[in-house]
Amino acid sequence: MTEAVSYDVLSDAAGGIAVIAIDNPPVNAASHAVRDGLLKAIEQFGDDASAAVAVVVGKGRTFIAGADIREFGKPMQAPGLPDVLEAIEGQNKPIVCAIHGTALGGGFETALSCHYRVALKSARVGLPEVHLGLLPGAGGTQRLPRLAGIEAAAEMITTGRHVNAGEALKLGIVDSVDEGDDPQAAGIAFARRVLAEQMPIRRTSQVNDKVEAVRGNEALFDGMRAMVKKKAKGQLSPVLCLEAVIASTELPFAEGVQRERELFMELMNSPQREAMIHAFFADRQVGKVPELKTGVARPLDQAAVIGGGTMGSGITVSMLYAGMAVTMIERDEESAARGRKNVERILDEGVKRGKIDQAQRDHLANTLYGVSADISSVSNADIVIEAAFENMDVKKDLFRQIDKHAKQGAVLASNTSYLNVNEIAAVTGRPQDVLGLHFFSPAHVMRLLEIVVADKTLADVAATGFALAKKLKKVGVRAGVCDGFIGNRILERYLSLASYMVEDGTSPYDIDKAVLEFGYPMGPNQMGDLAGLDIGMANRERKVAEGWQGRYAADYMDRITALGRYGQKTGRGFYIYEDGSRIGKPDPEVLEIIDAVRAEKNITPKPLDNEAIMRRYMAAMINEGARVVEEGIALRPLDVDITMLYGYGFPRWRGGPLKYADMVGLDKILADIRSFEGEDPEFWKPAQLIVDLVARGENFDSLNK
Ligand code: 3H9
Repeated sequence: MTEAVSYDVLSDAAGGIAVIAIDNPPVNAASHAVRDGLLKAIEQFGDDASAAVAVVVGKGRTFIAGADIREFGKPMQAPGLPDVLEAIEGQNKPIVCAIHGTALGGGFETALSCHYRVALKSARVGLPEVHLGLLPGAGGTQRLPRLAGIEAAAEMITTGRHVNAGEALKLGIVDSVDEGDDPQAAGIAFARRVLAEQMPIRRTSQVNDKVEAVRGNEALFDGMRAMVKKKAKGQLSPVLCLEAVIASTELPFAEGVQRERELFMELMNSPQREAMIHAFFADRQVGKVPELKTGVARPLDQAAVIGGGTMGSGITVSMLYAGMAVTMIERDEESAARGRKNVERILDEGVKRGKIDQAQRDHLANTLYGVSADISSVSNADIVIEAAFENMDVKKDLFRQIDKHAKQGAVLASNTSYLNVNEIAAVTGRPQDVLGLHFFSPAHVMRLLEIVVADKTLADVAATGFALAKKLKKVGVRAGVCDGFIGNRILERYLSLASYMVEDGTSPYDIDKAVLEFGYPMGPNQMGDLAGLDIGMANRERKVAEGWQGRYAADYMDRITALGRYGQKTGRGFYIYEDGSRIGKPDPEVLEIIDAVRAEKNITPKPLDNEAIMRRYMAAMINEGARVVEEGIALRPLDVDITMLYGYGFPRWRGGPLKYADMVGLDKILADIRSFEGEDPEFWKPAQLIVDLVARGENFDSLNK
């Protein structure tokens, strides 16, 4: 046997039970050593007269969590997983799979190829390959519909949803749920039953009634296809996952598996697979920051949030959901009452959406949560988050007061989205305890949290920021101090560019269309309408007051805003929103305003097509992303990617802007930037990092290592 798989036989009154145990920490991924060991163990079991039944089980915290993703993109070493699973299913003595932790992807496919499955109550199973830009490639798309039916299988495979043991039992995916916490004991108990009751060999591949029942039901398949395609928004894997599942109804098992393999290889060779696997590893890398090597997170039981507006109430609810006790502080009783209403409205929405029930809502609203109009109430908080108006003087004043009342050792955070956290920290007597925590709106929904480490922030304090992100189930990204940190700084560049393109002749509706087709959930102008054009205008006014650098092309936006057209909230912005609809219609008056501005500035309109729009849009985003890395604001290119994926709607199947740049070719991106340089040399000055990487023949990913 290999080190990764052991084979032992327990003699038992009913007959010998072979225990085949997989041991490949941390998650028992089906690496080459595991596949090889498993195949040898199965062959040994076949030849072993002393064993009448086998139990396949994982050691450590989980059953097999899938194929070893690190092997993808490299030449495959035999045996492949499908061959191993064929050998398992083809055995003439029964094999029981005992599932604990998570049986995912190739791990769940292994379980499906066994003759019986028993799961611990805490176990979950699923086929999450779709999130890696793949489909289950070891028979999962053919075996799961045979057990669970095509609709349940299609839902699980196209969404990658994990199913708990109880649901798996109901769906017929597992045969038994064990109340204990020892998977090997559960497997052996089931194996004894198999022997005692002389349970037959049951091969999933030969269970055909459920797939035959829907054979040729094109209306059903077309309905499923339409739904999956709509949700996929340009992502290929859900669409091909569904095709493979449908093939299970059209083809005998052996041919269905071949069809699955063809579709699997199509995805394996697609750039989307590379992008999504980059995102998978980036998700796990982004939390590895230097401060966590030395810093120890401080307690996080009691929080105070200053400000009860949109951000403050969203942050409060996010903390309440995580079981933290929160006091919301406002400047007077009236504002405190308004803040309480905001929080309760979000909790009520949570009840409506089924996130919490009424009793939980009341517990959160009455037990964990309190409001105060007195800033000295910060005194018992482990962490104070200031979420007041985005104005330096307001924030400085608040931090002076917080400094007076907060207990020693409390972490003091500002939820600023642009401002200099060093300046804010400097007004306190304890700048080492201050950091920025930039939440995204709505804060109880959005997963991104920029953790802004200022010059004097202690490692313990930064570590507390990451611990908070984890507690709130958010993705913490470390950022340095600059105007806008990672995300808003990059956003500012491509929004400016969008305004240049409009002023130069492209319709804002064409820009939104191109950006949507690229895979974003909305275009920049739709986003402006959602956020409020008045907010954008206030931001521009602040920047003009601070001495705006470069070209100003937002006059048409200023005019639209001056008409009181703030976007969705006023029913009119770039788009017209009729009867409270959130889908806007283009507004001919907006085009007239833009034409008028162009005429006043003597601009001859030169409209761009989709491709030209996106080349500029991406080049601007990538160029600024490179600067953010070059200046150390982001630790690595992957931190930029994660920021844009979780905070700004960048399509995950494109991996993030810097992964996208690597995949297009950094030399091509640099050539694009240089070709635009003539239009506006200051805006299009190439980032030195890109120039250097191209000169060295390297890419952004070389800096992620
Ligand atoms: C597949 O199966 C294809 C087949 O259908 C076809 C074959 C022909 N491989 O997430 P964690 C690493 S596709 C290699 O922090 P958790 C991970 O990078 C696969 N490495 O732990 C991390 O490393 P590090 C389908 C893997 O407890 C460490 O393990 N399966 C793999 O929060 C711990 O991971 C999936 O997509 C892997 N498959 O969550 C499941 N998985 O310490 C992917 C993890 O160096 N995995 N690592 O940063 C997961 O969803 C979660 O890891 C899991 C545990 C829920 C299992």
